[in-house]
Amino acid sequence: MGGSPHPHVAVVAFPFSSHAPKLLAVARAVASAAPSATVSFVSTADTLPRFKAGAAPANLRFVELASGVGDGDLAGTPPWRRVELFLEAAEAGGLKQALETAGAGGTRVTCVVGDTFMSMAAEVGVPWVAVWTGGPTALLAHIVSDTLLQDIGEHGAYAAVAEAASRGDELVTYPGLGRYRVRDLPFIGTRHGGEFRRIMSQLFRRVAQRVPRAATAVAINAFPGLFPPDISAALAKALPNCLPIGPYFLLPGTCAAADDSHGCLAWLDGRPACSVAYVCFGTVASLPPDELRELASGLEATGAPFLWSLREDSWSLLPPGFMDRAKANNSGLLVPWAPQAAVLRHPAVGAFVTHSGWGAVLEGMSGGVPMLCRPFFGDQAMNARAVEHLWCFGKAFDDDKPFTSGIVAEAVKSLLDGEEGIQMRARARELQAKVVDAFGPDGGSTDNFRKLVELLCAHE
Ligand code: U2F
Repeated sequence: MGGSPHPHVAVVAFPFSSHAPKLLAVARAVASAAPSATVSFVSTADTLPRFKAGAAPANLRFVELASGVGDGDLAGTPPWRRVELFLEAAEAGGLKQALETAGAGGTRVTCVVGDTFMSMAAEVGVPWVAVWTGGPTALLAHIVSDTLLQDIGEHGAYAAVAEAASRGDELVTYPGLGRYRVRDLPFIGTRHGGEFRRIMSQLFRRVAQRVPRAATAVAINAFPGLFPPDISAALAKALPNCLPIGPYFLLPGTCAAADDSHGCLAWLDGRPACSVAYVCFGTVASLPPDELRELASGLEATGAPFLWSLREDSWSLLPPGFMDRAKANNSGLLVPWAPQAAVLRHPAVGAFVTHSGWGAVLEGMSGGVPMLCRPFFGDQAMNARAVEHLWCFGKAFDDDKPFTSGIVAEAVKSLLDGEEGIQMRARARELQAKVVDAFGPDGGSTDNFRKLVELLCAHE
């Protein structure tokens, strides 16, 4: 990579689940804030077309990164293997190669802003700003995972973990983790076993080794003041130059028009305020078929209108006649995709049933909507715990207590109509106001984002 007259920031995506759109939001915001810099968004060929759609800042370019899967094999390769092949290729020089491609023609890459999952960016020879898209306290847990697992006894005493988990033990001796239980940790339990578990453990091991040692800064999807002081202090201590710049989807310059091809917003228009339950479990998690049917029956039993974003491959699992009945009395809308952030800002939405992915938590909070969290894997249990116990704007179910129709109906009704719902909505709205403040002219995220752009532009 030759000499460069001006900053060239490569924003490197992890091209699975919803990680890449979150990185694209950061790339667009950096490109808008630093018009004299070149910003290259680096992702795999199969993902780039959808990111190129719509107007983009003139200085934002798109660069291909090898998928690691041989030509034509993509569709036939199981998801876990695609992740594995992709990471192997990126570790083995694929990322370096993409950065060279980005720099061909004289503008060498001066800095990498990369998804933290792409921690091989630490080895490419230019400063690396890691972008963490998940719940920030899960990153803290990954960084101390070796000590944690030894202490709670995974090695040779797995029963101790299960016991601690079932007692609900809190992690009081770990800075920043004291309000979470052993069972909330991202690497505890069997809920995502098999090949994915193996691949993700390797990935997080590398993250834990590289981030503290090699990252120039770590951008987190949070705003200053979101976490209590002990957690903020622990994040600041564990992460080099920790910059809360989020929620990423609200960064200036990010706003692409929401895809509302299924008419969700029009369907919500005209419904009474806070009357609708919105249901979505993100881009990866799926309820087991039994629980899916229980959830559907529970929603029906509340009698409240619902909007449900559910991947189409699960529609056939719904109870017989479920959608016909909802259509007949116009009480429910089932879609394969909803413009979630806009849906959650719609005044008609009064409750959010979610997997508590970190994007969902921030969007629920930014919309001022109380949440029912049903975590599945990764950071989701920690996120759910924080929603219920740190911020008190929702309820969390433990992932080993399956949904039943009765539980769902009672919980949704209490959020939409009950005293508890009123209190949680008030808390959600306080948080919503904090999010707005964070992006004001003197707001914490505005300030940190300015620092980030200065840092990126300082490297030539
Ligand atoms: C993984 O999370 P997910 O991709 O499942 O979930 P979120 O972090 O909640 O992000 C999902 C995004 O997809 C959008 C939604 C979120 O921004 O607005 N979306 C939508 O607009 N419409 C839909 O119908 C469905 C989704 C992981 F599973 C989590 O545990 C992590 O916290 C997360 C970190 O990036 O990645």
